[in-house]
Amino acid sequence: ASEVLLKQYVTDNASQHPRKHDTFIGYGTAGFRTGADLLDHVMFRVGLISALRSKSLGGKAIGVMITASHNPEPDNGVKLVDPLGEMLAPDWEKLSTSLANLSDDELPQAIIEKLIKPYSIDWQAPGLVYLGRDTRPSSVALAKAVIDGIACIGCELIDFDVVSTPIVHYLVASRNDESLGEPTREGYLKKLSGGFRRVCSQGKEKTRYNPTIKVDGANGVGAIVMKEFADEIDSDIIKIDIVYDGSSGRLNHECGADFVKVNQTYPPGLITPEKAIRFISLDGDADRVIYFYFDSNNAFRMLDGDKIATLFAEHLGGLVKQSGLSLSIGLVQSAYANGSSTNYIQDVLGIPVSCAPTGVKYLHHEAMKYDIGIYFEANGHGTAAFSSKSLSLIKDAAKSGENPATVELYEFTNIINSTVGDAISDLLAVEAILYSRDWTIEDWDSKYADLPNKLMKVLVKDRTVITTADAERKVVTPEGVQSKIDNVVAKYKNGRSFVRPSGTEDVVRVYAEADTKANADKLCSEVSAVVFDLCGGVGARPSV
Ligand code: G16
Repeated sequence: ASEVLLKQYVTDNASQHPRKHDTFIGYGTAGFRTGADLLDHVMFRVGLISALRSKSLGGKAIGVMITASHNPEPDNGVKLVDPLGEMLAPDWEKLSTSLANLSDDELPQAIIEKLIKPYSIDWQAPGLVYLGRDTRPSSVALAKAVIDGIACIGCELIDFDVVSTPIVHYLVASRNDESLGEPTREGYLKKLSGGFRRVCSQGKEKTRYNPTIKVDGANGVGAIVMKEFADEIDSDIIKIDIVYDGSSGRLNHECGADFVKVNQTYPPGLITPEKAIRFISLDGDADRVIYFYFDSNNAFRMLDGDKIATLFAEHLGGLVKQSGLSLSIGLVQSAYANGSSTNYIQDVLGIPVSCAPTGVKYLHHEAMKYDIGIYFEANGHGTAAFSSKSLSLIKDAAKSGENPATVELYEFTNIINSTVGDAISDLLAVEAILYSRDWTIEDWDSKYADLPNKLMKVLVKDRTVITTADAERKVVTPEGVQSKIDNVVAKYKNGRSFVRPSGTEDVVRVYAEADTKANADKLCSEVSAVVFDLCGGVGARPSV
């Protein structure tokens, strides 16, 4: 009888959010992501899934974040967050894809057959969903569809309105494990800013560290959260000027972390490059961060996720050594990591590096193999994941206050949002490290020189024809593509290139690096042309 009732509820409520088109929408690198106008029925179904996910886990909090992050404003999407603050489990990703693409008529029975029965879910038991959304205008109506899905099952909902993605991860994790902090937005602000303030009030007077930063909020929620931090942190410690704050201009349009990283230039609205200032670009939902500055020749210099990862590794690795704690530390990158960064971490820092496929869910998983696992994608998405063993060891050791390195290490466990890449947490951690070391951005940048590199996008008829292996470094299908790429790469000194279908945009991404910028650009164009020719390119062929 209970199943009949549930089917009736789903049937009745789904009619408010019917599937109006037959475009296939899959759960990709970071959830469902496509044009906002295609997503209403997907959001309703995500509401159902999130409530049932929580109920399948004994009522633990589950997160739902409505955002298309770095994508242009007309796109939207949704990511689900599991109880420890990690990305949704892979079997539920598959289920979500299958449920999102059923007809309205098939949906009620599928909820029973694919979720209720196999996972033995008591759908009338208690459940809890935390909901957040970014600043996209379309997010309001899409949130309503999620709320309707949750209400249809009958499940507690806490709606955090406009919030960054990493805050949702923090809230979910801390709600399910109180030792991580207070599960409120205020708790998040206080935890991170408290750690930051304490690190930055220690030690001798600084002579090199410059406390002025300019933050590009990508015209999104990052600007709002950054403002809250600026109000929380004493301006004697750090002077935060926020630009692209959403007061004018479109989300991610010619600003933000993805724009800066992909184009390797500064947002054009910053017409007067100021020397000696650190510029910091966030992305549309504040889970990625890129630093840049202008050197003494006024040349633009970018410090991406790889540079942040090496800074974290060097500093946290140093603190672990000085604290005498027995903790393993390792670093995880994706294929996009600059070859120079990998060499520096392995050869100079002596820290092990592994490579995982694109998507923080894969990197995070790999990082959990260490007591302190640092992971970053070159695009600025990453964090340091502290195991529960390392958190309690560090906390206990810091209590006596005897060893300043141990105390500082403990404060970094407060500053760093360990659940997921968090632009603002990463920013505070970078600033705290620069402060602690009394470094300028040039000091940081001078540790190793990036190999010149280039990223391109190629449009193809169907990007799913491309499959890859070896952490996305080799193309498996279509046959013959990889050998063509190998032949092209062999012509270039220090050449490396790979291609992979994006999981967030309808494009194929091509990455190349080589000894000079001109060669990296040329290699990238040549490989793009291979993709265009052998993988069904559409539009203009990349010129070589
Ligand atoms: C998301 C993922 C990242 C990934 C990026 C691009 O970032 O969380 O791990 O690197 O998409 O993915 P792809 O190359 O598959 O399109 P965000 O910031 O957009 O959520």
